[in-house]
Amino acid sequence: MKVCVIGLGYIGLPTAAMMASHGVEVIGVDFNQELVSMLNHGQVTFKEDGLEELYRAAVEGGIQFSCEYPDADMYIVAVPTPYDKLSKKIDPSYVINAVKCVLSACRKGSIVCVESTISPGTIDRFIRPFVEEAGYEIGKDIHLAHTPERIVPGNMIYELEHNSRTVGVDDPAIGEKVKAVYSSFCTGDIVVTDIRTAEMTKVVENTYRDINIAYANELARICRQDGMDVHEIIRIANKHPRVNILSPGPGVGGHCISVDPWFLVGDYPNLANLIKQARQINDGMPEHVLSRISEIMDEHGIADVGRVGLYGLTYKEDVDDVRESPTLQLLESMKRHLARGVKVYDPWVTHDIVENQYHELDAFLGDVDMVVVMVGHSELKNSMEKLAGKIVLDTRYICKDMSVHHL
Ligand code: SAJ
Repeated sequence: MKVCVIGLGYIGLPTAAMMASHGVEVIGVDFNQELVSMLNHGQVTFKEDGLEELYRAAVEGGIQFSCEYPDADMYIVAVPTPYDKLSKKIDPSYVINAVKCVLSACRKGSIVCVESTISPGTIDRFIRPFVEEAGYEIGKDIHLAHTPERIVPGNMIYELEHNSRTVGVDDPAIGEKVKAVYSSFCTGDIVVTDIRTAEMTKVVENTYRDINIAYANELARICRQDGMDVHEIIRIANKHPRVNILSPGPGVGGHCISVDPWFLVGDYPNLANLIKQARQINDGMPEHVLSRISEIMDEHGIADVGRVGLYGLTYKEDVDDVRESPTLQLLESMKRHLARGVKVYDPWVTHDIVENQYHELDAFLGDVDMVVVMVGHSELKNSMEKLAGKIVLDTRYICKDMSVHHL
């Protein structure tokens, strides 16, 4: 099988590299010429444990990178699926464009697998109609599949190999073919089902996690009101064999969990009540952090003079991705509420993306009185002593056995 992976970002690149390093003939395609050129010159484009090694193995396995769509037996579409901030509905334009480009290059009978997360019904509503209008008979000239990715940034390479997967298809025989390709590297269970079930399952998984985090965040706010320790309460509650509450935090970021539940709210506005409420609770957390900062500054009598620093810009620990990051949302709120120049530092973000951004932990700490831990990067966990003497708001509960403030 010759496989073409479209979209060489956080999902497409590791997937393409994994297949190529397991004996599959792979061409990775992206419309970003700079990115393709970097990959062709031996450079990976983002940081992820094990990605460099995997990339080298893929190069040895003959992987190619290009801006041109080749003819292939199977195409894997791994492009972003944003949502429209007003209607909350999915914006499938990147997926549609990718499939259009596939049509101009593909062989008869090739399989197009959409890996990008899409709302239930996207393939029926947006992909099937134009494929048919373009004169292709689905199921004969071309086959459609949905093979949603499930890997978690920070542990992608392990999860690519070990997580179970879902393959949604019209025809089970095509499902077996797709399964065979993924089986080249995936040791997890691969379940073949229909396309809409696969679409819905993926969105349901991320929504479940969002609701669980919203519950933890709501508990944090309830506990704050009456001086209860939410972390201790969750720790003890989780000893119950059927309870598994996640951790409160400064908000839910990333391009997945903070986006996908909106697809259900957008498509089922009268039914997705709990889902919408959970999204709103999580989206409200940066504002809660802001009010905690003000309270704590008042408590320490530094309301007008204190220099505040935010530790962490990425959406979670030990990744370099800042999409939908709670820190960026907090900075937006701060612009509205606090006039003073807040300082920011993140060891994973090496280029300047916000004002007053530092690139050295010591220089950052030297310039602030209060540190708000927005992300629990390992760097900080391994150098906690550096926080001595600072007023600390720890939104991630990483400062164990230290006198700090919490959410
Ligand atoms: N977070 C909390 N408390 C927690 C756990 C997470 O506040 O207890 C926050 C994180 O800090 C982050 C956000 O939630 O801001 C999301 O992080 P995450 O690690 O929960 O998830 P993602 O977005 O990195 O990856 C998710 C995963 N989905 C599930 O675990 C159900 C991953 O498996 C998916 O492949 C990925 O979304 C995706 O691409 O859809």
